[in-house]
Amino acid sequence: MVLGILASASVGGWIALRVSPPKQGGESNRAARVPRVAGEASAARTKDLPIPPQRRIAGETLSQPQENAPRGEVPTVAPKAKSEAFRWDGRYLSRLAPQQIKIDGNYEDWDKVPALPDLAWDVDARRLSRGSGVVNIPNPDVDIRQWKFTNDTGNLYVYVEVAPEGVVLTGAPDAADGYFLMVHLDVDDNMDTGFRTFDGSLPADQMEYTDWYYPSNIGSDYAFEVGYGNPPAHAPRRFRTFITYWGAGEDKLGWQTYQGMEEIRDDWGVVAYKGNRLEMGFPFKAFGGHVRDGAVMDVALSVEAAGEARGLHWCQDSTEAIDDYTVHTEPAPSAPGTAE
Ligand SMILES: [Ca+2]
Ligand SMILES: [Ca+2]
Ligand SMILES: [Ca+2]
Ligand SMILES: [Ca+2]
Repeated sequence: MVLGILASASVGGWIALRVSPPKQGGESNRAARVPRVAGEASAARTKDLPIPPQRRIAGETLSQPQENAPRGEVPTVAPKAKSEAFRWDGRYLSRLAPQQIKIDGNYEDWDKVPALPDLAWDVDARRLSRGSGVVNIPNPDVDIRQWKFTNDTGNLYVYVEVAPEGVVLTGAPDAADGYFLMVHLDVDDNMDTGFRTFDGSLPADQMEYTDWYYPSNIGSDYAFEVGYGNPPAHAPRRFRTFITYWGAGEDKLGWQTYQGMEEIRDDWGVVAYKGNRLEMGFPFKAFGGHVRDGAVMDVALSVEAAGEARGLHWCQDSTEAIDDYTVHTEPAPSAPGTAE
C-alpha cells in the first residue's frame, strides 16, 4: 500500500498536490494547492541569517516557568506543571468554533481566530546536552512565533507562523532535510494516557523524548502531522501528512512512552504552505472516534527539523498548551462575535 502525495502539473510557479483519498472512505479527492518552496529554501541559507546570541538555560531552571512567555489576547489558566508558564483557556477559544476554514494558502479565513504567540528564538536542541539544560539553536525555520487552532463541523485545523526569515517545511517536497510539524492532542484530557510531551521527572528508561517537546506538557494520545524524514531514522523520505498514535492499540487509549509511538494513518490531512506560514486540516474521523462534538482536549504544537539546510543541528520548538479545548460543531449562542 503506497498512499502518497502525487505531484501534478506546475502552473505559474505553484504545484498542485493531490492528497490521496483515505483508505477507509471519508474525505476524498481533496486537493490542496501547495506552492513550491524548494527554491526559496535554498536562497535562505545560513550566511544571511540574523543570528542572535546563543542562549543557554541552566539545567536547574528547566522546571521554572518562563515568566516572559507572550500570552496574547486569549485568556489563560494556571499551569499544570512547573515547566509551563500558563495554559490558554481552551473553553474560551473553542466558543469561537465552528469556523469556516479552507486549506488553500490564503489566510484571511483565520482572521476571526485569535493568535497564540510563542517566544522568539527559543528553538532548542536539548538532545545535545541532555541533563545539562537547553542549548538554543537559531533556526528560524523551526521558530514558532504564533499559531491558531480551531475546528468546523468535521475537521480540526491549525495555522502556524514561524520566524519571518524562516521557511516552513524547508526544502519540501524533495527534502534533503528532516522536518516535522505536529499538533499534539490529549483527546481524553488525561495526562496518564498517551505520551507526555514534556516531563523531566520521568525515570531514565522513559526519558527518550520526554524532555524534548519543552514546555508543552500534555498526555498526547494522537498527533496530526506533516513532514518528511531523513533516513535512516525516518524512512522512506517523502512528504506526507499522517497521524501518530500513543495508546494500547486499535484506538484504545493508554499510557505509552515515546517509543510506543505508532504512525497509523497516512494522508488524511490537507496542507498548504508558503514561506513562513502554513495551514492544515485533519478530519475528526481520523482519530478513532475520540474527536467529536463535545470532546474536551488539551492541545500543543511542536516543530522540529534536522537543520541540515541551515548547517545546524536537529532542534525543536514547542508551545505552551491549550487547556480543555472543547469541540463545538454548532455555534455557541453567546459566542464572541455572534451578538449584534
Ligand atoms: Ca485558508
Ligand atoms: Ca518560538
Ligand atoms: Ca491522554
Ligand atoms: Ca516555544
